Amino acid sequence: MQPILYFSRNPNPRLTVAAAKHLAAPVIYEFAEPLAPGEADKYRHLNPSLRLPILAQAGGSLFEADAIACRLSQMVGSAFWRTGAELPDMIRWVSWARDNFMHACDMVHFERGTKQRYHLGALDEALVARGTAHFHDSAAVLQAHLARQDWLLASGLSYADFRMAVFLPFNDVARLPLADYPAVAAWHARLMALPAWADPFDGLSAPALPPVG
Ligand SMILES: N[C@@H](CCC(=O)N[C@@H](CS)C(=O)NCC(=O)O)C(=O)O
Repeated sequence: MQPILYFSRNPNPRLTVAAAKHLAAPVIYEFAEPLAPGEADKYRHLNPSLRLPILAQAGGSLFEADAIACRLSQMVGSAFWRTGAELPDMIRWVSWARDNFMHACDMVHFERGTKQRYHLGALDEALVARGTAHFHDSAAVLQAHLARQDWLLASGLSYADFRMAVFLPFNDVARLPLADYPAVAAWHARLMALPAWADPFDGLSAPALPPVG
């Protein structure tokens, strides 16, 4: 069975499609909407949380973007997901992202983006303010690190860069002040120069996200 990568255009599935495209992983891309009315039963056995991405493969399905990216990298024998001596450093940034920079971006993107796209309630200015403060604290840490090197790992691009940056392609709606941190903005521009990161959905059939507002 050729693995099927179920995706949508939202941040975590976008990240995984970008990883698969970057790695030229041999997967079938299939747009999915597990949260849409009547769709849940098709996906519950693949991911009981009904979230994307999902990788359906022989021997069982995988969910969680990080796990899927690890599997894709194994499939093609790439060091994009590091192995050996550099792996702890990569995991360090993946883990730090989840609690710090990515979490801050997620807080603000959820209020200004997801909530407005899917009509999930009024924008909470206090949460935007908390997320923005957390963004400043964590972007300052990244600024110091990325002023010294182009990518999170000294040896070059890795999955940690994709994980850290997962919300930045959505900054047109989140409007976080990236330009205040020039080394972080330059790193984001380097990522955007990668075709797989800039436009992971090129050639795939997937409806546009609902508009914000
Ligand atoms: N921790 C999960 C988060 C998965 C998640 O929250 N996915 C969201 C998109 S970012 C989702 O499935 N939304 C419904 C959709 O896109 O249809 C991961 O890293 O994969």
